[in-house]
Amino acid sequence: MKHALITGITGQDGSYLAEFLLDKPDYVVHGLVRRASSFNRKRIDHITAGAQTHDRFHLHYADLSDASSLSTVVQKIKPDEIYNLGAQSHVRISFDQPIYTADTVGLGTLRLLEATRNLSQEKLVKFYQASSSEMFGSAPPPQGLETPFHPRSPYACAKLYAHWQTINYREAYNLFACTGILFNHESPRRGESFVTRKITLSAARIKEGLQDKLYLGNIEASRDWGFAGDYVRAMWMMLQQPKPDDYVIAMDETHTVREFLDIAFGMLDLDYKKYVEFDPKYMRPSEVDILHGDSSKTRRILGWKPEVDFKGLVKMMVEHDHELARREKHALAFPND
Ligand code: NAP
Ligand code: G4F
Repeated sequence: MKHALITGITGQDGSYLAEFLLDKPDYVVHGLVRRASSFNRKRIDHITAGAQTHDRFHLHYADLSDASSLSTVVQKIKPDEIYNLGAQSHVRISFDQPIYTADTVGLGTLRLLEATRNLSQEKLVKFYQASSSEMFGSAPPPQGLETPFHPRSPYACAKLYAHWQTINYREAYNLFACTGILFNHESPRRGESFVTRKITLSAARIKEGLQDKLYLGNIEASRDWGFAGDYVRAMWMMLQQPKPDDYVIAMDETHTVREFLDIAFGMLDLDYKKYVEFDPKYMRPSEVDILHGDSSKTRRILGWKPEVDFKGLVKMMVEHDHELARREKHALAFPND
């Protein structure tokens, strides 16, 4: 059996990656969880409860800010593959909490790399780092492996630090370490405060009469949005290559937030212009105007290609959130059901 350790298992990508690996009969999946005052494991509850995967799914308490906890877990599990997905991943919040973000995203990766380097003296261990297209920042599109980075947020700077540390561990210590520079990827499990999910949840609640308005910041920003399920497959494919390398994963097309709004509201026969209002609190001190990937090298080498297109992604999210809104409305009408 192969043992995989995932940091960020309670997040969007961690939950999809755990499912993807557990679908393979030869994987045992270990996830890092941090203590919270209430349970925040709704994305992985179905895995924990699944009888078939019960013996192949294990959670361990640790934190990217705590080197000793990381080292203890890595030494206990001795994983074959480590996927470092844990992060304070919200760009705007990184302006409010720059030092915490740098600690978790930047130094957290370094702490995990150190634990991995120690283990690599005993056995082959493969490391995946969740790098981000946010590192390209204001670099002109399309952005690919040759594009110089120009980060525009504390989050992006921290990710860039982690990115270069990962490459340096590969060069300095011969670690099998890959970076995946992933463009935005979404799903019905996307955090509610990221713009796509905020839009699909709000559109559905407006449709059901549960909400009147949707307040947003810069809707002219443009992103290269794909489906998270497709992107976690690419992470695994990177670690199955004969040599470690850096990869870009993207749809290679870009859409504005305004376009996303138009399509999502349109799917519910609503005109977004009647409901959307501007709130300056969602603006960022420095914005990334346009992200548009060039994943041609990755597609050639890995043979990766996405299965869900942009419209399919919006539809999947709208349908999911419409069902949630219908249930919310039903629960309000029939509280004793
Ligand atoms: P997410 O939904 O925000 O999940 C983040 C995960 O990190 C959660 O499981 C969270 O745990 C965990 N975490 C936060 N701080 C931690 C700490 N100090 N120690 C240990 N774990 C911690 O993020 P995602 O969208 O799945 O993204 C996965 C990774 O890819 C992140 O590193 C993100 O920065 C990166 N990335 C994402 C995208 C994208 O478009 N989604 C694109 C490029 C790169 P709790 O549940 O306990 O908070
Ligand atoms: O959905 P967002 O918050 O995603 P952002 O900033 O692109 O970051 C995401 O993708 C990165 C990859 O490039 C990841 F590394 C990162 O972890 C995260 O997953 O915002 C998208 C765009 C921005 O331009 C933002 O200014 O939408 C704009 N926006 C407009 N109104 C808003 C809002 N964003 C949010 N979150 N909330 C708004 O009300």
